[in-house]
Amino acid sequence: MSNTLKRRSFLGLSVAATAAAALAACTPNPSPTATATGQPNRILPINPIIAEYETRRASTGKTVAKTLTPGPFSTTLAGKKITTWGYDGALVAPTLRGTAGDELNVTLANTLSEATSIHWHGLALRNNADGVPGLTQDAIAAGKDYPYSFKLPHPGTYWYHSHVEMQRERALYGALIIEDPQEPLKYDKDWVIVLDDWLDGVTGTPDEVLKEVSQGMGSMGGMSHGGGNGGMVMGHMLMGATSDFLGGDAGDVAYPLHLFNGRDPGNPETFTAKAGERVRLRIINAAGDTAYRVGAPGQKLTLTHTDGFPIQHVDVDAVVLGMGERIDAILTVQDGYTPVLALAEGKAQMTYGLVSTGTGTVPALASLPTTLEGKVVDGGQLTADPAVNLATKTVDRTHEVHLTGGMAQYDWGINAQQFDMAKPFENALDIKAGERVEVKFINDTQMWHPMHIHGHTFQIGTTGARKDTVIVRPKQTVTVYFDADNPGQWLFHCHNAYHAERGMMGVFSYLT
Ligand SMILES: [Cu+2]
Repeated sequence: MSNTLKRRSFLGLSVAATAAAALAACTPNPSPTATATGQPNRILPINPIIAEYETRRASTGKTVAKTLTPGPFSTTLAGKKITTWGYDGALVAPTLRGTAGDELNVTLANTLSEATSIHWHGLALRNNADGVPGLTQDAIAAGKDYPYSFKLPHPGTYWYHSHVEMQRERALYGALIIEDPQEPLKYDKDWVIVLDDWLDGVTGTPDEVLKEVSQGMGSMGGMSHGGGNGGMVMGHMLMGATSDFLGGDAGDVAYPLHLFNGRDPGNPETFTAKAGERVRLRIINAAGDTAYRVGAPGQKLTLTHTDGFPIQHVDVDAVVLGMGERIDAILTVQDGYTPVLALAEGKAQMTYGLVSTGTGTVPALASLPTTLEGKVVDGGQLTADPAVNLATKTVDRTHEVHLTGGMAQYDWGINAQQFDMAKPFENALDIKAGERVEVKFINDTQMWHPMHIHGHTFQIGTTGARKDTVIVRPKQTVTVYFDADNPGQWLFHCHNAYHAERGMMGVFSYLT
């Protein structure tokens, strides 16, 4: 209960509302159906339409079954023993793999001391499996099991993570790879790279950081923004970290470490391959507050997919991923050791892995390049494979989504409202099944935001990539389109964990 109270008080509720929240927290998990009392015109997760749509999804008749056990565990990072929370007792959760059309049956066995959930990031899945407590399901209480069961709708690189408060900022995330039964891409090996900014157990906990940043910079006054690219650190706050690529302020939080498949740069992952082999890298940015610039110095990456969907292939020197984004790229292996760098954009830090053909000498960390320049793009700048373009259709409904708030009060919001999960429909954006929806993400803030929509893959403009998470730079507008073809109640939010928790969230709400 204390966590609930703490979080809700961060949202700046009135005393009366906080008292009401305290009462609610003392009763068993408020059900999404109870939350929705007085919402008769909304297609709720329990609506039979949700099950009917599931029967329309393609099926292989096969089932992938797995139990995931979130819980506390201890491990060592950069020589320091830490205790954190993860799935199945490891920093790297199991990679789930299935084929499009398979049924995924995951039993979540909650051994945490608090409630949790799993969100299947990027999937256009049935609404009642989306894993958003208070909106699509009850939170799964400590000690309880919960069955997730749904069809895997599209091939591609996805991931899963807790959708409760700051839990994702521990190690409660993993990769979800959906194979294409008719995979057109030719490659010899398939490797998953999960990137994360890490502080839990090293410099504090994510909850402590949230509490600190939530006090805002308003009271500090006269803060200088010097200190070079890495910025200036005060407590857990990072000030003055800048990235031209991201349009200014790169991030809010100072991290001691960045992880590449759960490993710190002192203990890098080493992949093995033969020279000349084509490797499909599936890169996932699971971080809370860090974009990564990824590349192999002196080599090109051929980008093939973003957020699971194919793009027109393009050769680049590096690719930037915001939090929540995925990129698939082909790397042709060269003889010797090849470092794959993930530079923390604007933060003057990095992590990396190595590709080895079994020859040559291991490069020392200090000898690695610290920049990746040349042709550098992000997923929002790519062009869709025409096969996945949305059909030509007139827009039925437009929603303007102003990204609002700032560092002074740390009052990140949507259309100047800080989202309150206790009242999810308060500022809901209504849509109806069958509509072509236009969403204008208008960034009124001084900072970039990776904006994520649940349950749909939108298209950027009319020829841009199909994506579920897109970087929106300061003072810029990114216009995206999606077909309202998956009824239910769907969260959308900034995938900066701290911005989201402070209220940069909203709901796309299907009406009956
Ligand atoms: Cu944000």
